[in-house]
Amino acid sequence: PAKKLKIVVTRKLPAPVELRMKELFDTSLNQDDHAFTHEELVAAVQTADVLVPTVTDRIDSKVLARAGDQLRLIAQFGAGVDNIDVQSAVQRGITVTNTPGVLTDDTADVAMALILAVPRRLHEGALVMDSGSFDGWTPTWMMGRRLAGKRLGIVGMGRIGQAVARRAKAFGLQIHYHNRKPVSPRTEELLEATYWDSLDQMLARMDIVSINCPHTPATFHLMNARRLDLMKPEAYLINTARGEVIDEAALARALKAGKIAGAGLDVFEREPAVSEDLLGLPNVLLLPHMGSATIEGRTEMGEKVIINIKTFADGHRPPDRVIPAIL
Ligand code: 8YV
Repeated sequence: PAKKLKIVVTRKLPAPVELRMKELFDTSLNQDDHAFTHEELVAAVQTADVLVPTVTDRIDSKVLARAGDQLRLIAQFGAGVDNIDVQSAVQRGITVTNTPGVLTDDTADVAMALILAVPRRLHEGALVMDSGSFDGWTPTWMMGRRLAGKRLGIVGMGRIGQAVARRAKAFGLQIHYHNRKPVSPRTEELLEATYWDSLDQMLARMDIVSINCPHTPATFHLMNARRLDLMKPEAYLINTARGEVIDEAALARALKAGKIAGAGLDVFEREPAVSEDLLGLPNVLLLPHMGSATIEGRTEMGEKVIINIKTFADGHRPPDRVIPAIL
């Protein structure tokens, strides 16, 4: 029988995924689920045929420069690949794949949950109950803002952005979006979505802004102090994409100065660190990068990784190959 591919998996994955990987490949698993250090990543790229990293592994040009000739594929467990220097990898003849599609609904659910929770102050209400300080209802207590009839501006209208739009539409929000290019007329019509070529102009008119674009050199700090300033003081900012798309320090300042009404964030610029200035603000709901954290989603992500590796090993182009030019 042909020699099995040697794969190194950098984090603990759902048990059925690890089991299948062990059946198919010569698999090295991360027993205690610690985040790989730079040295461990270097050791991995020197021995593995296939590396299976996650968002917590920085596969930069320094790591890739140490890769052995045997490394042919980096099969990311995740949709975003901003932790990988894809350009350098491809220049070295290493194929990169990701796992799009299977986490679309889960991530859009968390975005929608934040869109529902923050303007209606659900996290503040939960805190009142948890601390036992609910001492009676009054007509003007815990008033939030209504969603129906308001404008949602989606930044990045890919799979996840469109899934957020479908959900938001059902709650009566009017859908607006900014993207490098408009979606198809059919999709625009289905979502009754309005395209804004100018992000700045859109931001000034939205009641809620949801970030759903990847983190690339072009989107780093897309939401900077100047753009946060364009938003209405009554507007909310939601981010389930990547922390780096927002200047986190500028966001904390904008929130404290009342330049925007609140924020719901699942991702941060320097995870797992969170700007201290964001902590303890009543109008801010923070989550620890849970967008795709469902048993189904994480299992399907693992299955996708396996399909990408198997297809590649069989000498075909893997279904989820990442092409650097379109990043
Ligand atoms: C994961 C994600 O938490 O897929 C992504 O881009 O951010 C999440 O689904 C993580 O990235 C897995 O590597």
